[in-house]
Amino acid sequence: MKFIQTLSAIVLGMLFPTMATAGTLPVIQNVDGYESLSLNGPWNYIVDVQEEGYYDYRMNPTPWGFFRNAKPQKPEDLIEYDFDLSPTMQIPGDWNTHDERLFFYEGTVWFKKSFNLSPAPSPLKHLLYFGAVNYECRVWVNGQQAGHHVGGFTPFNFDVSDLLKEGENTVIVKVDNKRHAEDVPTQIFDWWNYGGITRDVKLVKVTPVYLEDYSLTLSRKEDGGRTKEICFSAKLNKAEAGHEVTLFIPELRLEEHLTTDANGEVKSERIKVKSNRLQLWSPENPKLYQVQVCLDSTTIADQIGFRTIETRDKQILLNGQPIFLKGISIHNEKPNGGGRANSAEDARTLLSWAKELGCNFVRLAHYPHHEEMVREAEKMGLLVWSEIPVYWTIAWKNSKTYENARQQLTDMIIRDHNRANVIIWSIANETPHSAERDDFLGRLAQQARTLDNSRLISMAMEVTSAANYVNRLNDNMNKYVDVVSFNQYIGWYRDVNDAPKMTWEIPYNKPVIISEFGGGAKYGYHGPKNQRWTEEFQENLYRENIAMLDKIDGLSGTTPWILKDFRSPRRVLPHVQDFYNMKGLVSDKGEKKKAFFVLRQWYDTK
Ligand code: GCB
Repeated sequence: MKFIQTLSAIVLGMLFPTMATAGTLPVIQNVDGYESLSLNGPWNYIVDVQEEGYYDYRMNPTPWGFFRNAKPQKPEDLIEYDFDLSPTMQIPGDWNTHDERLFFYEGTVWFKKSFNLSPAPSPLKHLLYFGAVNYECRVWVNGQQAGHHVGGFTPFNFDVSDLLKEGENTVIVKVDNKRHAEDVPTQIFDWWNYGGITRDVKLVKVTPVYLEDYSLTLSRKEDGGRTKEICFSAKLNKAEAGHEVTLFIPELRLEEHLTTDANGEVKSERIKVKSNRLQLWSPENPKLYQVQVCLDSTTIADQIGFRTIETRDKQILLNGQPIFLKGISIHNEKPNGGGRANSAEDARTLLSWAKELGCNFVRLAHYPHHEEMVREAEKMGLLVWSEIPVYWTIAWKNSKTYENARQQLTDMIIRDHNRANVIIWSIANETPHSAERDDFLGRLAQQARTLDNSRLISMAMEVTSAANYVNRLNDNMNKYVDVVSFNQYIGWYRDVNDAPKMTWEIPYNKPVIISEFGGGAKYGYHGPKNQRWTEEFQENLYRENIAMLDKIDGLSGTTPWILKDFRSPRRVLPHVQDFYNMKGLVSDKGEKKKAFFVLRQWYDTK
């Protein structure tokens, strides 16, 4: 019986080309600038513990999979699933906080969304865009395979124009968040592995030739201060010469008409602007200009700020002036019970706590956060460190792992390279030293540099302690980074009484950021300062760390660990952690712990 079913499956599989793949395209710049249909809202879902919706009983992909969205045609038909009778989940969302039974679930869940559409007439095209899906997903449109994506925190889009039809259309997504040693991140990491379609989904309408990417930056070089130069470049999805690309910045009375070359590109056009006309973006004045980029008859609107960022010896210079980065690390997690943060409102809540702390800088750890997080931070005057999840033990020798990391880095940079507030691309966190790791990270650093030479590159390193309370930074990656950053946990993973005795050896003439320090406390739990988990313990730890770190030559900023308590499966201590990492300066509900005020006071002096 099974044999016959398999045989007929192969025949039917040939008749119905369910495995045909439409195009996976480079991610589109400023997706919100395009007309689109939101596919957010309720999606039906099926939890598929053994992936029977994808594999047959010999573990071969089956053409009878759930992507067919099949319905019985005759009374005797056997179909053992039904999306329309299955529960719904709000998308964007994560299944862990949607259903208690899925709290710890790591595996496959299928999602289905049906919607009515009159597809745009040819030659217009439709891209199916996902802000992020954690971790691996396969997508079908009306039963036809549209694409496959790996990586949980970056956007991707497929050309689905040929798969859509008049009337009802159905998108089916198989999401799998199982952890693997060769993934990025790898099997172990200290945050919740929220699974699902965690960011916006939309169907974007584009012309056959569209602006795949554009970039506006302020040139670092100024001509005696009288003028400033805006560098503009653009790239079409097709290598076609002769398309007109126009840049308008009405407030600057700027209008530039340019033409694409044979590669479909407008390359680094330098446009002079009178200095006294241009207000620079800064934390004190987060000025954004309304910008329009027009290709032929399509106009894309954006809001863009202009600033320069560079280093001089041990200083970080924003708009040519030294700046101390008063930062805090943040996970992309909703306040009040957790779940993956995915709205502008979530972003504003988290970022307003950072503002109350006196911050001008946030480290968006340990992976690209949702786009609204970066955009809201930009409006609020918060500089950003943005990171990819090359975290702890990565499979350094695996070429697919490298390719995955490279793609995540590329998509992070493409998505956010027009945000004035993003000043640092971070390529890794706490990675163990080895020749293979240096090779892997070295190539990533070069990739970041090639894609965006206008920002700083860093990574969270570790210090190696030597005898006599000397902390030494000795990392071969030094030559690739503009800013040396490292995490240290004196007072938590090491005795707090060591802090006053510590000295630092950082033998590089580069600015230093302490990318993490901190310790855990349960909000409302009080006691003596040597009692673990009390607010007083954390408060004392902050006082000692601040005194210690202030002595570091070239200290240009800190991003203590962390703004808010966050969920982590590694944090199992009952009644204290209960699956939360408690190092937040505020509780999950936003209640401020004593250490919050210690850091705020220090930042007031900076
Ligand atoms: C670290 C990691 C961070 C952890 C933190 C901790 O060094 O970078 O992801 O959550 O320590 O709490 O131990």
